[in-house]
Amino acid sequence: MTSIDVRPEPTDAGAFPAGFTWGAATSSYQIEGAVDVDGRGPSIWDTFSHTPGRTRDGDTGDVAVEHYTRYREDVALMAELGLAAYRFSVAWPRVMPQGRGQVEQRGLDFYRRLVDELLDKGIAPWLTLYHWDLPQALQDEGGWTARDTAARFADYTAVVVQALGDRVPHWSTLNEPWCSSLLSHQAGLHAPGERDGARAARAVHHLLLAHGLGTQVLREAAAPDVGLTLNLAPIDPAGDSPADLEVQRRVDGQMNRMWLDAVLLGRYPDDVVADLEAAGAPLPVQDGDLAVISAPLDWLGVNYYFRNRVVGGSTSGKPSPWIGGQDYEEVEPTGPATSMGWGIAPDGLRELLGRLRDEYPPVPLVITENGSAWDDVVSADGAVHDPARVDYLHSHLTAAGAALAEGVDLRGYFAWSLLDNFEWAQGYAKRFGIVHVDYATQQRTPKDSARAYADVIRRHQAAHA
Ligand code: IFM
Repeated sequence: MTSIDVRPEPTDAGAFPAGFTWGAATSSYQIEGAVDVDGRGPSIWDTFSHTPGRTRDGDTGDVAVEHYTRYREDVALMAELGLAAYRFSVAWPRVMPQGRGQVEQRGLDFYRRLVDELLDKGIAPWLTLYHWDLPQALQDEGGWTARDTAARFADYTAVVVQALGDRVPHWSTLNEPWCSSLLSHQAGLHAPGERDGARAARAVHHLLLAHGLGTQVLREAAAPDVGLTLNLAPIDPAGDSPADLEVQRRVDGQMNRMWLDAVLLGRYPDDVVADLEAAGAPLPVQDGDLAVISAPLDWLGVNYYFRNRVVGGSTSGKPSPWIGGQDYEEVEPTGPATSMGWGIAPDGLRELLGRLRDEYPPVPLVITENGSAWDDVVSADGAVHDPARVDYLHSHLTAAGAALAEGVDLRGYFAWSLLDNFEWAQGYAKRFGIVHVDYATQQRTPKDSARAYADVIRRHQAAHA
């Protein structure tokens, strides 16, 4: 583990405006467990994690952190930390076990109980409809490579908003469609584990279409606050040769512009369209799709972790998440990194937010995820001392505060994650929580970073009292 050299000063909580939303985030498959309870159907992550060799140590979300039964305890923890908002996702296969048709009331009831518990404690629910646990039955019909899945997502959205629309103010269609398309269908590192650029491009467009159709349904149901969450990053070329700059253009196209341009400008970038066609992976756009995809949003969620440095002449043989990207790859960070091997670059957050302000039409921004994984341990004193995560939190909040001062319309920040949890292909080996979970006993212990975050929130409240 590398720790960072400079300990930033505690964040200037007064730099954030009154009404700024302070929250923490999780997702269904990563925390709920109870995968065969109350009529839940299988998801692609159940299938993937149970396939030998797909996840580290063969870990699965079968038990996870038992949030399905411990949600009251978890909401009490949120209240203790002073969180004003909680971002969570609904498991589609809990609500519609086959992905279409039959609705499972017991699944909906769980989310209603969770939401009521949050509201009772004065914590605003931010509901994400899709954080990667696609019903396996839909995967069997082509999953995101099939256009029909976008229509099924709209039906599922209607079921959830009808059940919870009276009590959930903040709605998000998708979390990080980059992961559910390129990482899942091109690199094969996430479910369903395919390595096929043409199918990945289909997944890109059908996910965006699902977002657009889901947004229509939410608007018809008068959901008050509707957004979408993207994972975005500055892309740095390894050098300044024309070849390096070309790689930067291509990666920036598939990481950032392909999503942002479609959603905020109503078109795919010409150069990305050409790159994908040259790779034999065209985007399957039909007339009218981009108008649906680019319907106005109330907010855009930004998940930020690190900046990517890319180099031409791929040598490592690692699976590439970039369509047509066999000849270039990301390089390891040269500076301090988290236990994921991700470089620590708070300046990247400031730069990214500034780019969104400068290059796209105005839209309120929310940092819907930001956080770091470290090899945390419970100390003899019973506490979890995680100074590197505290530093990461403070330095990124400082960067967010600087972006605000530079005129970025930033409305909120959600720490990833509330709890240690199932980190996808990395299983339980990587801990992102501000609350530690002992996986043998399920005991929750707020880490020092949770206390530091609670302190930021308290100081913010005091500054605006
Ligand atoms: O755990 C994930 C989360 O599900 C989506 N965003 C990134 C996190 C850390 O990898």
